[in-house]
Amino acid sequence: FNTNSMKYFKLTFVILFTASHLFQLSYAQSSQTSKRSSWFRDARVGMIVHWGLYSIPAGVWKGKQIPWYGEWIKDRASISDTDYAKLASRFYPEKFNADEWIRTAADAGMKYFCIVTKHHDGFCLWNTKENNDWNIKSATPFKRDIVKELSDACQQHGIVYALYYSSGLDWHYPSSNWPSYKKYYYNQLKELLTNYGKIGYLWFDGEWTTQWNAKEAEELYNYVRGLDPEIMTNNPKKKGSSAFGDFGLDEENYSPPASDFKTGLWERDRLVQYNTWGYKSWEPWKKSADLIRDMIDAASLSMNFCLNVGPKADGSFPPQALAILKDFGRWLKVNGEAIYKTKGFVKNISINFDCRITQNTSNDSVWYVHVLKWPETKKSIKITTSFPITSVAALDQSILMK
Ligand code: H79
Repeated sequence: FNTNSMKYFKLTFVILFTASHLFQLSYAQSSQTSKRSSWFRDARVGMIVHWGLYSIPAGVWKGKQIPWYGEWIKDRASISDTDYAKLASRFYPEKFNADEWIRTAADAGMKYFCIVTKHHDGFCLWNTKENNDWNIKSATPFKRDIVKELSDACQQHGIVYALYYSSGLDWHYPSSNWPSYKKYYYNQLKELLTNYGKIGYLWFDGEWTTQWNAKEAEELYNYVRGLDPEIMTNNPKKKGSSAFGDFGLDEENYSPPASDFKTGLWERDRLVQYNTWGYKSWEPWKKSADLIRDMIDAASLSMNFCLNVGPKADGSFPPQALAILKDFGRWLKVNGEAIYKTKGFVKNISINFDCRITQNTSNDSVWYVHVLKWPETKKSIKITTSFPITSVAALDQSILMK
């Protein structure tokens, strides 16, 4: 452990030790410990999918590779509204199969699944009554309600369903006319929260736009809780904070300082391709092992880990994404006990390797040491604790323990 984390351990220990009653009281009603968030705390691993009209160009416009996120291509390649609208008439994902998507997620060990219902381009993947020209039903030859099909599939497979919605930024329904836009998007949220079964959380995005202020954020939070008292949301106003929501986001490229992770609920979001959420044909792919280490690190900080995948325009998952998902599934099948229903471990111990530690939430005396880099030269791992250890076992039975 480095000195920073040592300080943290000691501090937490002192607070718990000297003021345990106070601590319990002040957090008793908060989302951090509430029943409403128990699915989120237990799940630890989920998946988010960015998929829409931007998946057709997949990072290429007029023969040129367009930098930055694929889902930003309209903005980044300065595509006109007319040209972008033409993509809708080409959107016919003949390979889309909601059941297959969710089965793939479940096999990968994912406990929840979040779909981008409306990104910044404003295009809606569901059959919304709130605009008659810019949704899957009215503007594409495909016409099927993707948000509904995925909801049904999640229910079938016992996966918690969650929705991403770009609340702060909409290039199709300009948010510059805020009162009109607000009415529009409030009505859309009502549709999403009433017609699509149980929703685990809403992820609001576009928080950096100028219309947002604390009052709007608080009003929005109260509005959606009014529609569904059980719903969780991130903070629509500030990514790395849960001040007006239930959890903060450690979004790739926009990570808050690690010290923030000490309080509140968190989701860490990471990409399977380096610099995009929506599929890009030319963007390199990450290694499974690095992503799995990232997940372990998140769990050791009591954070969820949400893996982003961008399917192709035809509705299939790219083979590279499938390979990564398969690796997650294989790893979690053996080691899932050390991730699901765990929290970060806060006692003071020392280990002679780069490790992360998680603790079983239903049995505090059980904790898990994740060896991030298996020793190549040294033969044994030495764990020094100030408390007795009664037994040691390897989750992966192929590893010999002494
Ligand atoms: O949906 C994914 C991203 O597309 C979205 N959030 C995740 C979940 C996201 N959009 N923007 N951002 C995150 C960050 C915003 C960056 C910006 Fe910029 C900096 C917007 C304006 C200045 C980059 C540079 C994009 C436009 C100019």
